[in-house]
Amino acid sequence: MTTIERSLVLVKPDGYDRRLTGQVLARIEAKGYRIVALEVRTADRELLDEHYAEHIGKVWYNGLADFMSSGPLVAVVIEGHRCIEGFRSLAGATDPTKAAPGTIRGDFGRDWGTDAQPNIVHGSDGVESAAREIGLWFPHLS
Ligand code: IDP
Ligand code: MG
Repeated sequence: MTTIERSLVLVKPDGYDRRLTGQVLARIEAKGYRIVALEVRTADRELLDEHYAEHIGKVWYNGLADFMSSGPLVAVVIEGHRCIEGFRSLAGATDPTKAAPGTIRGDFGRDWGTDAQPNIVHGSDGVESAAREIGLWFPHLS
């Protein structure tokens, strides 16, 4: 038996700009997870530095932060048993060139020759990061 989990999903600015939000949400719902919060917003650097705290200082972090703040994104909280692991599975590998066909990143992502790695979606990677990220993006939920 597992307890019901929540995960933070972001449709990143590349996914939003390419009108892929609906297809990402459709896959989440088709898998059986419930959408419990959703907002279109543009992230500022302060929020991104907290969201991606583990990556600050990496050579590609500034490029990632520039990309993630380049335009609107869709922040979503999903819910369901093992949805953290389940959404990571739907998303596929970080590098969209290597992500398996059938996954969100594998089907919709590619290398565009940029410093950052636009890969359509973010998904929390564990129970603790999910709680932390949901608290950052949707403080009224925690
Ligand atoms: P994840 O999103 O699959 O959890 P992380 O390693 O947590 O991957 O990295 C966060 C995000 O940073 C990735 O989704 C990707 O957009 C970007 N990223 C990761 N590694 C690189 C890299 O080597 N170069 C450029 N961007 C990267
Ligand atoms: Mg990560």
